[in-house]
Amino acid sequence: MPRKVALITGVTGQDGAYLAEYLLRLGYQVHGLKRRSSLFNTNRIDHLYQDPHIENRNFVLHYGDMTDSSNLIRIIQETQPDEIYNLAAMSHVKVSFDSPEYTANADGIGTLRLLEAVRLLGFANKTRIYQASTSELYGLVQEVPQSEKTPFYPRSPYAVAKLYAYWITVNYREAYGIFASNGILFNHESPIRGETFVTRKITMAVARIALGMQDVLFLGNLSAKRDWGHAKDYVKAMYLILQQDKADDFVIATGVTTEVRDFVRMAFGEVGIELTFTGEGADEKAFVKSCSHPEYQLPVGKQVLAVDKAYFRPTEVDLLIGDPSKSKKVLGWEPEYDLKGLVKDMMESDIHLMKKDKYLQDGGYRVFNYFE
Ligand code: NAP
Ligand code: F7E
Repeated sequence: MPRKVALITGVTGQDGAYLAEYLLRLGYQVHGLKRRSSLFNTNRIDHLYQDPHIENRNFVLHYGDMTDSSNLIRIIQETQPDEIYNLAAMSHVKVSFDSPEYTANADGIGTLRLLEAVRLLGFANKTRIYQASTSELYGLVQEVPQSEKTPFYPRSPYAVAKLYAYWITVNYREAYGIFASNGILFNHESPIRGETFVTRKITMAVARIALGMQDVLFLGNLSAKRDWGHAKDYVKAMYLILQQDKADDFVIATGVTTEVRDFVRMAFGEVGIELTFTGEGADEKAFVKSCSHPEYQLPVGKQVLAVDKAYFRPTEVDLLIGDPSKSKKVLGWEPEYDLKGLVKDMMESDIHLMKKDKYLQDGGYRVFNYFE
């Protein structure tokens, strides 16, 4: 059997790294689209890297950008993929308010460029396409929980760009018969989550605070509720979506929602620190109530959390909770991690990383990466 060939855009991101690892394990040849950067930004995939001189490599990186059609056409022509996973995006909701035009270009029109490339190259019957759609499409939610049938109401330039990407994917499926599917993924996190998303910001800060390397964690809206899963589980769903007989759209979620405030409580709980919260809105604070872990002792009453309005968004998505019944029934998808398992995995990894950081700060030197 010839190896299946996959092209992953956004291969240097959280999902790209886990998906590349997963597809390689399944025996795929994986091509990854990577933006040029002035410094290496391949930490998450360095363990997969293969020297270009190796014959028949199964992991190959290509320079490319979602804003550059000719380059997408060339890469697709060269690699002739059986499956394309379009994960590349300016994916930070708050940043999309600062760079709305770029976000529309990369996340919205970028998806069109990819679909057009497949169509123009005559690969409509060969190449299957996965589009990384998002629970942010539900925004100001019209129904609880949110399913494939819930109307969209995007609340940020990111979500509006992704709305275009969602519908252009559906349109290319209907107009040209391309096997193009949307995975409407709810928030998924991991030890390699970008450091400015709220979960990772929290687990990194809690690790630093427990080790005496940071004083206070500043956050924005503590009352927002998210349906958080583990990225390792979610990339398996992406693969399953492209293995179906028919292209379709699927919600991938855990069906459990949690406040940011409770994620903070759980993360501190992993290092034996119990918190007490006071105040409301921008005046909310959290203090150490007790410490039960012998290694992580902080003074009772010490403030560890404050709100900074700079992290508030012009329009917020208050509540997300997905209904994954269709993906469970049709794809047979079942997540392995629950929220407790996710927080534990992230905290263990960040404690490990921060201990090394502390070692470096104290004058030590060691090379390390996220996958150790
Ligand atoms: P991420 O960690 O931010 O990774 C995004 C990837 O896209 C990175 O490899 C980034 O490259 C690349 N990229 C950004 N702009 C690009 C451009 N113009 N051209 C080429 N590559 C570009 O995001 P993620 O969490 O892995 O998410 C993967 C996808 O799923 C994204 O499309 C995101 O919007 C979507 N999504 C994520 C979630 C979630 O909870 N994680 C939920 C639903 C949907 P650099 O490394 O060079 O920055
Ligand atoms: O925010 C609140 C913030 O940035 C979650 C992306 O992967 O998932 C992600 O988008 C919530 C929001 O993720 C801080 O206001 C409070 O209500 O971690 P986040 P997101 O906006 O939900 C979706 C599904 C995607 O598709 C996106 O690509 O947490 N929050 N304080 C904060 N958020 C951040 N980032 N930083 C804070 O200090």
